[in-house]
Amino acid sequence: MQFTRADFPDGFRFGVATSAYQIEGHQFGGAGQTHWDSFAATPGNVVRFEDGARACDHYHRLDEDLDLIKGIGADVYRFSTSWARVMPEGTDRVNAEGLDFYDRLVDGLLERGISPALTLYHWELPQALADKGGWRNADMPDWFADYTEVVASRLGDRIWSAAPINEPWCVGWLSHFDGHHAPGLRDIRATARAMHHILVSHGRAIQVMKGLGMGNLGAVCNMEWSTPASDAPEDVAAATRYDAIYNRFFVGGLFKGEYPAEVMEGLEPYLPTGWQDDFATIQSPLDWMGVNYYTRKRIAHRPDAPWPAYQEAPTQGPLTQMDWEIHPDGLKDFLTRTAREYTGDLPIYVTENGMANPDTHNQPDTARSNYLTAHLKAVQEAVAEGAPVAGYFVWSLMDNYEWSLGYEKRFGLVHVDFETLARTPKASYHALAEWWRG
Ligand code: IFM
Repeated sequence: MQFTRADFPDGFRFGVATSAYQIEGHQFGGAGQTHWDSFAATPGNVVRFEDGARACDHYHRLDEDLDLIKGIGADVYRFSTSWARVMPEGTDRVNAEGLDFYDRLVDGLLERGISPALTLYHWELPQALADKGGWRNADMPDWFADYTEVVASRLGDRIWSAAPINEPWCVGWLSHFDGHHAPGLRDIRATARAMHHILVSHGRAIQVMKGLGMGNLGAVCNMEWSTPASDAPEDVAAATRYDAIYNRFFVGGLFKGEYPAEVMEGLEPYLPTGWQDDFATIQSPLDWMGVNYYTRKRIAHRPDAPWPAYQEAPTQGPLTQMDWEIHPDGLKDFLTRTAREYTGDLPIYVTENGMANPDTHNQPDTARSNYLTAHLKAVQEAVAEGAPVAGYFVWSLMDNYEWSLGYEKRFGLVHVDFETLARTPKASYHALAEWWRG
């Protein structure tokens, strides 16, 4: 990689990201059951029925993994706390062992000179709350605020930045409309309510953290560029609907206090009563915006279906192991559009970017180095066009549990042998270390 730190703005931060359920080993340390455990145990949901019970056993290999983060020269480590590890039933009872683990994690980062970037929710909802309807339930903002208070009271004095909910589109749409993630629903009413409650919960968590004196608080949305499959007006309209649902709904709520008209066409009848009154909470002021970016989709009209009446058109290479198109321009376009239309001068972080590749422990992952290089160039272009991008974090530190796709899709800068759990830094790790370490 032909970069130096001087090629990016002053104070620009580089980092690596993971999430709790994907690496920790959920069976350890007194964590409670989550909706991912039951989702994965249900045939047809996850490749080979794999789950996060052991994952990378990060729970027992914390120091080794923190040394890897230090070794690559990361300024920031973006991690998540698991709600069910901290509060096994989702409310009331706190698992001291779980909080102690995160306390050691944060201290271990600070001892190594790395800034801790906390995410409070990265998808493993305590089963007890899922049993009550999970994100569909209007009590979620209260439950989430209580959980936030427990975590923030313990860690908040040492956290560099915090965001409540990773990738609201996945928590809402992918999980309640597409049915591809837990709880695996395919229900428009559940989707509308979940998407709204996610944003209200986000706002409540921001208020709790602010109340406890924490600063540098943000939101993290995943964005996927959508290109019409043809110039036909129906395909253009379908791609616009896809963009509205995926990319504009959540930032619309957070920064404009409104939802896009193209989404309201389908979801409005199903939103909870009084949804219009929640924007004051949803719009609790933020200090930064996070964009997770991987790919784009070509979108076509689907004539035989009700709203949203779109379908994915065939991809065009080159593709990653996920069969995702490599399209770095989408990152530049999202960074500039987000600043221009939503966030103005607020710092934007690329909170996730990376690719899955069928890596082995002893072959250079040249494809990943090329992917990262192309996307870092896209970040530079966005900066040159005036987007206030302040950092870039690679997904992921190490190979891990890729949700419904199990352990096969390798996103790591560090190879993990899932038999022995041996960690081996890949060529991309060394390439980043060379310039991040200075
Ligand atoms: O592994 C996921 C992560 O949990 C959230 N963002 C996308 C990654 C790759 O699919």
